[in-house]
Amino acid sequence: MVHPDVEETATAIAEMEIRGAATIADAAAAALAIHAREAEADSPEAFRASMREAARALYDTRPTAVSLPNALRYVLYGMEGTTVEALRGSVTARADRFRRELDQAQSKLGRVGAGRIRDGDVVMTHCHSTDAMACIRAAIEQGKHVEAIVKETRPRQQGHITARELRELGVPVTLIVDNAAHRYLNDVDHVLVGADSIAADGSVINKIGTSGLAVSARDRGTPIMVAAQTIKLHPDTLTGQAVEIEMRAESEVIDAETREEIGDIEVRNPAFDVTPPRHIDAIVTEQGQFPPESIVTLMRELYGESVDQPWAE
Ligand code: RUB
Repeated sequence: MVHPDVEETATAIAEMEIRGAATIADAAAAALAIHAREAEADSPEAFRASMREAARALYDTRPTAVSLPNALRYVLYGMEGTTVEALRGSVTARADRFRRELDQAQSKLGRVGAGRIRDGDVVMTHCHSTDAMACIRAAIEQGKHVEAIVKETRPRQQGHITARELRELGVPVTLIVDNAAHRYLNDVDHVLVGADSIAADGSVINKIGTSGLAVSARDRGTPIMVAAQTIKLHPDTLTGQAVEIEMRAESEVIDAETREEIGDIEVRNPAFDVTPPRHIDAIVTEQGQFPPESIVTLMRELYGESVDQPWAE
């Protein structure tokens, strides 16, 4: 049986109350720790099976952000011991370590990204990324003046979260609809986005609209920086596997009544898209910045060639 807190976290991730790749990973590790602490198991094998079940419930929520399976893997790989109590302790310690490292990686990445931002720069954002925010926060901590043009980001308007957080940092914010991005690219020094997954060829999978923004930015000559901790590297892509793009409900795009009124139409709502490496200037990680084409070396070093699913039955 899965602990109710795990169920609750899984539902919150699926319904996007908990959202954004890093936040999802953090919440999943926290849920596994609670499950480990409370799970009833009369043998080490039963405990291991119960942990796998909890991880599966979390894994099944959203398919695109690789930070989720990477987090589950990290925690389950640390499960060690010959008694239930030892196993419990190893999982909770590992989950705590994961969460600590995630936090530290984001701060480090922020300082690397801030190095690219000069005093007085204007940054255009898309969606809401805690990794991208870390770069702006660090730039401000370094005493730089930064301004932002924030894309609304249809259909769920995560741009509003970005705008609010930037205002809390004292950053002057101009909010625009997504369609106005091309018009405003002349006024910005960087496009700064996060990532849900990064493929072995350096392609960046991020909120739908990122690839169009990247094409526009290339056209205008505006550099594009992707802020992504190494937990966003998708090891399965080393063996040629594609990243699954989540399709979400039509109701996020159009209400039922309007849809009915328009007539017989199809509605498609992909949550993410793929930006090819040729449209990206730099991927900023906690290990430094990389041209997208070289990210594969780091991926191999950190994840190796074979990736299993320790939550599988
Ligand atoms: C969020 C999104 C973010 C990345 C990176 O999509 O695309 O840019 O997840 O975020 P959604 P972070 O709102 O559908 O989850 O840097 O916080 O990991």
